[in-house]
Amino acid sequence: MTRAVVTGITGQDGSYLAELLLAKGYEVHGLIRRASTFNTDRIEHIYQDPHSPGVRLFLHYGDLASGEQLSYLIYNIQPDEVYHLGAQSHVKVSFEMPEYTGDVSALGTTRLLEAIRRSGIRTRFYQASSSEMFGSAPPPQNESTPFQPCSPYAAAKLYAHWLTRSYREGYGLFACNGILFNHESERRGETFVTRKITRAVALILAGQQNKLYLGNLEAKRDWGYAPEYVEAMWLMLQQDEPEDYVVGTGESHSVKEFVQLAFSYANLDWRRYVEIDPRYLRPSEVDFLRSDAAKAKQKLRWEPHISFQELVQIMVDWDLKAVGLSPIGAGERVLRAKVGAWCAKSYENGVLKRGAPAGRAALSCRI
Ligand code: NAP
Ligand code: G4F
Repeated sequence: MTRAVVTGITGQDGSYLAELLLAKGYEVHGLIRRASTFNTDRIEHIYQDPHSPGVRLFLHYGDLASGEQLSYLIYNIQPDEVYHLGAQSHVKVSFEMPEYTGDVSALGTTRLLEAIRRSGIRTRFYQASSSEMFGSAPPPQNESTPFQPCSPYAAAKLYAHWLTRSYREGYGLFACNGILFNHESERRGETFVTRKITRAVALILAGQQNKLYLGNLEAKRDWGYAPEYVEAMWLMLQQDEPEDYVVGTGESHSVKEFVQLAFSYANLDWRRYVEIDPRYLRPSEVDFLRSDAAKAKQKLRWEPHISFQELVQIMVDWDLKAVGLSPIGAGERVLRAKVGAWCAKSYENGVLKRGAPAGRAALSCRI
């Protein structure tokens, strides 16, 4: 049985990746942080009681800010593949906590790579690099585009990116950087702009929110659907040679376009609800991201199938259900028709039926 370690398993991508790997028959070991409240919402539907026979999902406490547990895990689990997704992943927060972001997202990668190197285990390693590293470089961006990072987050990710290359070149580690453009889903953290918008649409319709306060509406992003992106991560580690890949849709839309589409899908006029709050502006902004993912298409045979409009519909439908309203329906139909069997099954069995945790809907977005 192939054995994988996933850092960041409780995050958006980690939860989808764990599902994918379990569906492929892997034994999956996830790193989770100790918290005084449950932080495993996104993986609850795949959680297995460790006392049951045939368990293939194991969770281990640990933190990227400390190397000792990482070494212990790598040495004892002896994984075939390591997917390093754990990070302080919020760009705006990184301006407020630059030192912490560097510690977790940059040095955390050093700690993990060193744990692997010192263990002597021949594992394959995936690093969650980011299109944010391109910063102010003009679009379209591909593997040859020079990086021009504009935030502490991007600088930390770039450090981890180069370190991954350095372990590949210096120590012969099978290590890949996936330079992923923005990917969203109904499991997206509530403080990222897409989810903030789709939750607001639902809460407005439910009569629980009057206004949506946003920052820069002009920034453009290449937005795809997250479950499709974790397949690209897996594909990178199945190749004969370790390489770096850009992954994205090749399309770009502004935050304003996302707002317009989400509100009009719910038959709302966004101008009545959206206001600009400078608190959500960043000291420096990445204006325009659009991928050239030709290499991933050619070598990994990877390409996305969910369009921008479908992504918005999926997320709005989900958030409507989360506040107890009926979904409009187009998003749910897309999910059933297009999303792979492993993911569709988890929707049928778990998340879609159960709905999002009720308490969450009422939380206000601070960031
Ligand atoms: P996410 O939802 O924010 O998940 C981040 C994960 O990292 C969570 O499981 C979180 O644990 C964990 N984590 C944070 N700090 C940690 C620490 N000190 N020790 C151990 N674990 C820690 O992020 P995502 O959207 O799934 O993204 C996955 C990765 O891809 C991240 O590295 C992100 O930077 C990168 N990336 C994301 C995108 C995107 O558009 N989503 C694009 C490019 C790259 P808790 O649940 O306990 O907070
Ligand atoms: O949703 P965002 O916070 O995502 P951002 O900054 O693009 O970062 C995400 O994608 C990266 C890949 O490029 C990942 F590496 C990273 O981990 C993360 O997943 O912001 C998107 C855009 C920005 O231009 C921001 O200024 O939306 C703009 N925006 C406007 N109003 C807002 C808001 N962003 C947030 N979070 N909240 C607002 O109110």
